[in-house]
Amino acid sequence: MEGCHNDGNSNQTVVELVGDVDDMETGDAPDSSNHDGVAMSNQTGGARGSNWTQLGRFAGPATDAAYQSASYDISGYMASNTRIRFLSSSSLGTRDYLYVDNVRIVAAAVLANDDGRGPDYCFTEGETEDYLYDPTLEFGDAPDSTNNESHSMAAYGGGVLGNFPTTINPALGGPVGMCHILRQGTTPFLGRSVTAENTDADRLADSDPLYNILPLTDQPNNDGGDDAIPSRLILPHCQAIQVPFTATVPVATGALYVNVWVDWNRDGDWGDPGTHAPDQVVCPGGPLSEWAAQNLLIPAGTTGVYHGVATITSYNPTGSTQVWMRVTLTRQQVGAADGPRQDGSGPGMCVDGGETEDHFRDYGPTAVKLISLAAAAHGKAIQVTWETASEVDNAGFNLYRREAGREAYARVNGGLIPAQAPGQEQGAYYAYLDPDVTPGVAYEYLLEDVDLNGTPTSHGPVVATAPYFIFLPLLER
Ligand SMILES: [Ca+2]
Ligand SMILES: [Ca+2]
Ligand SMILES: [Ca+2]
Ligand SMILES: [Ca+2]
Repeated sequence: MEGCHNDGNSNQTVVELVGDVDDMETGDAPDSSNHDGVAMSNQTGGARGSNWTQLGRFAGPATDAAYQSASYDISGYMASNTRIRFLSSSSLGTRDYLYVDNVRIVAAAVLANDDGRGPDYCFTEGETEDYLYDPTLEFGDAPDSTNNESHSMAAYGGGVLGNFPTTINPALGGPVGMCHILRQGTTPFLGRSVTAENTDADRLADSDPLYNILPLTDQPNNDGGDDAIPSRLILPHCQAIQVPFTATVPVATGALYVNVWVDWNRDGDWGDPGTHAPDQVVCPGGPLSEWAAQNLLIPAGTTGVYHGVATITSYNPTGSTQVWMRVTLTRQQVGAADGPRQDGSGPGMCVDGGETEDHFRDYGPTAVKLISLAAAAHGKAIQVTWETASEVDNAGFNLYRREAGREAYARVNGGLIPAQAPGQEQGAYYAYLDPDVTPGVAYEYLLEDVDLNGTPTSHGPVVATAPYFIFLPLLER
């Protein structure tokens, strides 16, 4: 939108509306720096006639700090030639300024497409005349090969592409991602933090500040606000697990819903029904859905930090240590008010409030089965030894040391101590000599295995005391 500087006559800025529009909102605007009126009106009628309807008037206080916001239901004015104009009062002074910012036209109705996904649009209008950088949208950050760069992204190793619904550009032909509108101080979100994006998951700078996905360098998972679920979960095969989650509700609001998707068959999407090979996701109890937890309720009126638990049946026939998960918080139930989108995709528009978190972590069993870990004096040094029974997905080890009873551990080795049996169901024996010890001092050692995802797992500690050496004088006769 334009910023209007009044020259003594009334100014206007017009927004063209094309398509199906149900609701119009302005964010932190308009603000008039004087007590003059600003009219927002819309025009319908043939040939863009003079048939304007005033939706509201604003009278801003004489301070630039007091922005105003307003929301209007304009569904009654839907027409192919509907326009919205912002009209300043002719009584604005010659030194008064008017800024209109963060205007959103939101379509509330979802029309079915062939695939049942609904129309694919989600847009913001305006935002240029505010001098603050102010992104207010929220997206997922799972790899999406239908991105604005037309660049394939990997979901896992072995050439499995990511086809998760993350970006929202309908022209790309892929599934449309979740998109949330954030409102400072009132938006409920997952975990303890949420970060804002701008325009799309792979477009324009975020507040993080990395784009959520960087297709050209194949870097997904850049959203800094993904903090709703534990950093590590064990995912067994065909067993129920409990996934604790948190959400923050700054001010009391209506019912909220948490949904969880897991790419059980590790094929780069969350849409598998679990009935057809090769997309089979079947346990003895029957087929599973990748829509793993459905519409968990956070009751209306909840405020503060909410703690919930999602009980889901885990599927992991190969003992994979990699999986992509999506967790969403929305005001609407998935599959009801928003239409069918059971694969984690968005309803085709940006929804008010909530958050989408995409998590890629090592959820498998620890990469290393450790048989023994010991530390003992060895000459002038201390030798730490350990033996493994298997090292599936193990990259290597780090060794940490501290003087017994002291606070902080420090790493002993330089580079990672490489795995001797990487990716194999067999073990190896290791010995690490630590010569940099003070005689008589007891040291505690922690061993850390690091898997191929970079996930560390600690073992120990074990303790050894550096030996004293007694030098006997050699007498010459
Ligand atoms: Ca996000
Ligand atoms: Ca979060
Ligand atoms: Ca974010
Ligand atoms: Ca899948």
